[in-house]
Amino acid sequence: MTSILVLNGPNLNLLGTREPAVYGAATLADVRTLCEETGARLGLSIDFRQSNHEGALVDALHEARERHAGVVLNAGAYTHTSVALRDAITAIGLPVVEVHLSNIHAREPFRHHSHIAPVALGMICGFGPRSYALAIEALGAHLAG
Ligand code: CA2
Repeated sequence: MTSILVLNGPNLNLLGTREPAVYGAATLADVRTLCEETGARLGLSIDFRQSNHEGALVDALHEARERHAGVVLNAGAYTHTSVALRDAITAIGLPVVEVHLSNIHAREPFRHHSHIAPVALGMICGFGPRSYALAIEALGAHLAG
């Protein structure tokens, strides 16, 4: 079965506990369930992970090269700062779909720039947890050719 890594960055473990006006009421466990249900519907295996550490996210991307056909990545705030994550995406050569719960372009100017977007297959933002389901569908369709 085709396997997809869904990788989450810093502070996303707090989802559903703070800032519900921005990020909604769903917890990261709820997002995981939605991703697994979406994967099951499409015949895709989902490996769902989160880390608050930039290096651990780089390591997870490197490991994905051996284990997964593609990646759905919510790099959190590292989206706007991390050349290391961008370089890791380029290095592994897997298709990566960038995803965000919020519409980063409708928020503070410092969130408008993404280091990930230029090396991503595409980007989906602004639909809450549904952004993840849409990203898995898009990546699945891309992998199916
Ligand atoms: O909208 C997204 O998915 C973001 O990647 C979320 C990041 C933010 O830095 C990006 O600009 C956009 C922040 C994730 C932090 O999530 C929290 C959840 C609950 C309480 C506090 C933070």
